[in-house]
Amino acid sequence: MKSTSKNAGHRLCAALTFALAVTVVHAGTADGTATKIEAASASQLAMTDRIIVHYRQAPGVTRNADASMLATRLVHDASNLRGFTATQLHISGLGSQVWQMNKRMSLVEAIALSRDIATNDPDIDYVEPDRVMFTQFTPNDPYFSGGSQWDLFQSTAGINVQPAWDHATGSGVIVAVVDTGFRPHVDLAANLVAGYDFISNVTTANDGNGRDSSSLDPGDDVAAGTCSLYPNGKTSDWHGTHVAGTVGALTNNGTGVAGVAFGAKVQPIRVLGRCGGYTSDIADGIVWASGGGVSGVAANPTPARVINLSLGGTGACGPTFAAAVQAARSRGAVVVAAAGNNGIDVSNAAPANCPGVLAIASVGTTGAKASDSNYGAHIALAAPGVGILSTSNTGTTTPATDTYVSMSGTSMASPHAAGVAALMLSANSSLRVDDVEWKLIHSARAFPVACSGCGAGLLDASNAVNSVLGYSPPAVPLLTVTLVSSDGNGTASWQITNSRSAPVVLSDISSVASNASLYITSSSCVVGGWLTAGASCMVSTIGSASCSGGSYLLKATNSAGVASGNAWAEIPYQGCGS
Ligand SMILES: [Ca+2]
Ligand SMILES: [Ca+2]
Ligand SMILES: [Ca+2]
Repeated sequence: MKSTSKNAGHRLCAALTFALAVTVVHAGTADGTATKIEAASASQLAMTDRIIVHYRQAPGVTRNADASMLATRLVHDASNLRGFTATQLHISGLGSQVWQMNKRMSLVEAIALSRDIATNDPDIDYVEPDRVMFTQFTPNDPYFSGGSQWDLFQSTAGINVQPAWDHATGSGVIVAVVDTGFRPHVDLAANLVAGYDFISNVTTANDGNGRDSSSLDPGDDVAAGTCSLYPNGKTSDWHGTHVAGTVGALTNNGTGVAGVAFGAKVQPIRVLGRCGGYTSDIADGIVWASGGGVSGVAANPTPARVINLSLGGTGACGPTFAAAVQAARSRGAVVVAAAGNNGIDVSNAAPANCPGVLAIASVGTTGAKASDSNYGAHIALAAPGVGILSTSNTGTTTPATDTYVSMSGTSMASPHAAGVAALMLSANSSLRVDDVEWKLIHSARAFPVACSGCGAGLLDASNAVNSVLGYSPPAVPLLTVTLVSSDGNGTASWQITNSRSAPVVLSDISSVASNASLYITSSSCVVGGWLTAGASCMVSTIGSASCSGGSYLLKATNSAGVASGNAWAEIPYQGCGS
């Protein structure tokens, strides 16, 4: 099977920058500011007019309902003192209250307000600014006319997808594209299933209303002077349609482009509009995509096994993103994210840096890292993200006619990995999240040229699918992690158990992100040491007062030194230290 391509040349303007800093405030921190604020230029852009308030959840008790009166008073009082008027918008899919202010705040103000609220009620788990996220692409030269889809077929750095299609096309798998929505492009529409529009702000949404069941993309053009990220304005870029086409454009239909997993269905979930999108809306999109409930929204009839996030901003992984990703993974969804285009360590780019997210770096045709791609220890692997041709629209404001355009960025790299994950799941439906992640990473091809901080290697669809054909995931994980005690304030102890009937070697304990604020205070688990069948060791952890999250991954191998599926276990964050 081969693709036809060509016919690009649409123009896109304005490079993106990313803006937002680390911002979470938990209750009980005497000095809740323990957050990192980035350089002034970034902080100036880091504006929001929303905060997220999350109460501790007792089993069977909806704290937000119980506490709503107190919370309402706290938020109003704290907001008024700072000159804001607050309105509660909705309860998120994670059970958090989302509050709207009557005007925008700097991130510094938003952190201070969050601290005021959090420190006045010990039942509050955390309060964080509702940061705004953006698409992760770098528009091309306006006169660039995309040629072939090198990303799929080119031998040096392409993803080697044709041999994989002999075994799997993604059939039976839903891939959620959490992005700007979709256009019913002729080379894509038949591969779409219904999504949802989670943009709660009418101006951002640009479709005349807040949340609604149509995730059609009406355009996200911005007039000059209306969005700090695009001071000169921007035209609509149909980003979600482009990303969706990379995953699942109609293929072998004699038209346009080929998609990586053209037998899969793409579920377009709209979270980004004019001037980006709020973390709380994106988190609800992630939760809903995986089959979780969101108040006021009908259940997802076709939950996704793979979720693509070609979006982000700078800063640590906040508790809202972390909880959404964890919720999605617990329902069986693999979460793939663009590493970001800031040219920085991915540990400072959310949600790519969240525990349990596969962060994808971008490479060009030589296999070298794209100059603006984020990098670092948390990158899972790299995929093509330079000059990627896919489905789009000619409209510069409102939609016009179908076209194909070439775009660049980690936004374009991520859906290649999401598509390959779908191929793997369609080749072997018994795979669990950990199995897909492990096999995807360990089937990566060696880099043809140096690529520092680009993860395990180049995405290779054929290797990935071959690695799961006939593979039987182990019946139980190599390691299980059990919470033994937690003071709810950052200090916890964990039992790490070899739950298999054969011995394993604990091969690694490492922090997921280099700036994570979770620390091991004591451990009886010895890296390189054996855990016999059923044996356990103990790890004690403490979260720092900065509350910026983090986790540790424990890895194990079997007696032959081979890591098989589910070889990873995770020690998650348990709140702030004091
Ligand atoms: Ca709407
Ligand atoms: Ca809509
Ligand atoms: Ca096609």
